Amino acid sequence: MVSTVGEKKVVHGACPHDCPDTCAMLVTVEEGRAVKVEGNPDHPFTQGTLCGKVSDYLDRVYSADRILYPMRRVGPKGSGQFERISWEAALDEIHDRFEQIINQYGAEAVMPCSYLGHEGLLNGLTVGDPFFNRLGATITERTFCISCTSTAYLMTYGPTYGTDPDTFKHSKYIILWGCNALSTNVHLWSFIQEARQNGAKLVSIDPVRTRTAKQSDWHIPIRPGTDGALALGLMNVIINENLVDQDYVEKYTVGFAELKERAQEYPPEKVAKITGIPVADILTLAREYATTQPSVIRIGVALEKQAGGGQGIRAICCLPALVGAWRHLGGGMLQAPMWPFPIRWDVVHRPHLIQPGTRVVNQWQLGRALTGEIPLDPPIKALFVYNCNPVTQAAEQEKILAGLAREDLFIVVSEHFMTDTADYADIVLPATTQVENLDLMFSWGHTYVTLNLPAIEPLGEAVPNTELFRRLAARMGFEEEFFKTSDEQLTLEVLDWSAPVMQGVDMELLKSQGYAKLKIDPVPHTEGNFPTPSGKCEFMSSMKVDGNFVLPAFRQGYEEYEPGAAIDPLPDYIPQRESAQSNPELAKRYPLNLLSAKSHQFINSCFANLPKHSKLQGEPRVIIHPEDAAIRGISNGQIVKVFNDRGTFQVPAIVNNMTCPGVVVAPLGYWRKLSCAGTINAATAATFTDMGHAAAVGDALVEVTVTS
Ligand SMILES: Nc1nc2c(c(=O)[nH]1)N[C@H]1C(S)=C(S)[C@@H](COP(=O)(O)OP(=O)(O)OC[C@H]3O[C@@H](n4cnc5c(=O)[nH]c(N)nc54)[C@H](O)[C@@H]3O)O[C@H]1N2
Ligand SMILES: Nc1nc2c(c(=O)[nH]1)N[C@H]1C(S)=C(S)[C@@H](COP(=O)(O)OP(=O)(O)OC[C@H]3O[C@@H](n4cnc5c(=O)[nH]c(N)nc54)[C@H](O)[C@@H]3O)O[C@H]1N2
Ligand code: SF4
Ligand SMILES: [Mo]
Repeated sequence: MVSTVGEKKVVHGACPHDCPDTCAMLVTVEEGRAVKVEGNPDHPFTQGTLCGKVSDYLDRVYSADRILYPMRRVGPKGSGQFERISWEAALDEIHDRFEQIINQYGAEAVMPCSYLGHEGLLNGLTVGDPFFNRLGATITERTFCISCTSTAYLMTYGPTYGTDPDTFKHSKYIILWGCNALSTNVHLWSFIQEARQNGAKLVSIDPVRTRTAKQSDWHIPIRPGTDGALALGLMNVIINENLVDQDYVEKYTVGFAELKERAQEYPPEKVAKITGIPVADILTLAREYATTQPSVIRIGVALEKQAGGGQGIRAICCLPALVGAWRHLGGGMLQAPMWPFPIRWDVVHRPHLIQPGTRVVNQWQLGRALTGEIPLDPPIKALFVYNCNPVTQAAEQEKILAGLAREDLFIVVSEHFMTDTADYADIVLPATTQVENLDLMFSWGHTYVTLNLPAIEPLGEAVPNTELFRRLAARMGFEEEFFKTSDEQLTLEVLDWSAPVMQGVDMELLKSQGYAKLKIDPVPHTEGNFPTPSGKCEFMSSMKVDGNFVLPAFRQGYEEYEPGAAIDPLPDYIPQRESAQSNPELAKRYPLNLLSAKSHQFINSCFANLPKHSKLQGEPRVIIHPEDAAIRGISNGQIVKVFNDRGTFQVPAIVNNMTCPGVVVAPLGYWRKLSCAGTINAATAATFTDMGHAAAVGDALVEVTVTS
């Protein structure tokens, strides 16, 4: 609590959304009603502002469309017809159906489906894991985001936070590599601006002229999926022009000789042909990057959504060590500084409850799993969705819809709103929003712990996810004490408060201030000290993993795993799977590379149903280059069909040169039922990339035609 005056109080909060900024909020409550949310001005990263989406968070909380009571389906599947029932009736029905399914098919016939609709340590990614592990359900691999990037980063540096975003203001050369920070990491932007005021240069490497690219000092358009080639080309120049920090490389890295040899395969002329970037620009970028210190690279998440994304990210990761950027305050690399948060995985996942050999299903491939394309014995007979909207967010949308429509599939969805996914539920359960529940937040974009105190009573019969699983566990008869842990107690258990990074941080401080900075070194790698097996930056990785390796954090804590052929320990460039070079026959039919962009006014599919947000974001659309539009007779604003063998969506075309020829871009997050026909994930593929079971959703060829 910040203050109380009469009936008015101000409460510490934290934005719950899947966003690197994890803003500290202040919630003003008058007579039991939240009347204002604003950024906490004291928080060094939030600096008093929330983004445009969450400044209107109360539109979400008090929306007339909120789900406030449990409901049972009464119409045909997917029709969205429901009747209100009691919590007791809902829990009874779930219990009975689960029991019947488990008796007939075994517990693996139940599959949880969750992601980061809520990012809290209590109510987020892992909140249902103890319950489903105890049930013996299928283990779900949740690799929607940064599983591939994280694997590549860990192979190189180990679990280090890297460059603390707070220190970006000291940088002199900042590369946003496949990162649209002005939309997706807005609070980093003010640190970047401060650096620029002190003379830093900002470079954006992106196939699309995004709002970030437009605001950068230098936008380098690159062909999608060719970043590995560019990084190796930069190394080629840096090595051959003696711009390497030899001392740093000798003392604090392993595998330089091998990396040097690999980089010789990527002379600038060859890289120019692959990436579409002129040789002169490759030379300038390499020279400026190596010689302007401190330099820092911020990588975004879209890089991993390409067939060779992992190896490409590995190559990018090697650059800061090669030029000794880690020596300096504000130099190095920012991936996702979540690694030092001392999360008690044993508490949040309870992996000891997992029966060895329990099967694993990946969530990107939900459509394939539900339709039987991936043969599963037992088949999935119950799907339990929370914190997730797979219909709009997972690939191969048409297969997901076919799967969800199965009459024999029992579906439970816990939600705020009737999403495209919730429409298919048999039972819908109401979830609280962040102002109604307690939570403790880690961050994947800064190094502060943030506390979220409940500001108002839950609306209707909504419950926090923690309470949902307490109720379910009780109804299923699970007797372990930890299924009864209160939220207050959970805040004390989910973090290791005695970890060195938590020195000086306790609940009292969090309650009075709302947030606390982890105790970390702002320049952690001046002398190597990387948390890898060798203690050094590993150009040549010693992490012997294959393409199926998934970090335990992304799969309910499950570690049993038999590696196959190891990934090349040296970074390399792996071409796109769907391209004229790799698949000329396919490229003849579908010549355009479809990319998805995060929408400025939405967080994934959150807010896309709210009037203010959707008005500001505008209609769904596909952006197409004037040359590609001209060949197809497409004019600006015309409704077009974007399609391939996987599926189709229809949107107005925006003809402009924000994108390169050959690349079309559609913003992500629009709801299918609020769109003209289909959404972008109708055309994307659930096929894995080279690492961490990310899906190659950016490696997708389509054709665009005028609708008749
Ligand atoms: N406003 C808003 N903010 C968000 C989100 C949101 O939905 N809306 N989502 C949150 C989440 S979950 C995430 S993961 C982050 C993602 O944050 P970002 O990674 O910044 O977002 P993306 O839009 O996925 O991709 C960033 C850029 O990569 C470019 N890109 C695509 N393919 C390639 C490629 O092959 N090479 C290169 N160099 N660039 C490429 C795209 O054109 C895009 O501009 O944002 C978070 N913040
Ligand atoms: N083509 C393509 N597809 C993509 C991406 C891409 O770049 N391109 N990006 C991918 C990435 S990076 C990500 S992170 C994923 C995101 O995928 P999802 O996490 O599925 O994304 P959201 O649309 O945010 O869905 C979260 C849902 O959780 C609900 N929710 C919020 N809070 C709570 C709560 O407290 N309790 C319960 N029960 N529910 C709650 C929200 O209302 C929302 O409907 O999408 C991935 N999909
Ligand atoms: S969505 Fe991101 S930028 Fe917006 S308030 Fe939440 S954490 Fe901050
Ligand atoms: Mo994400």
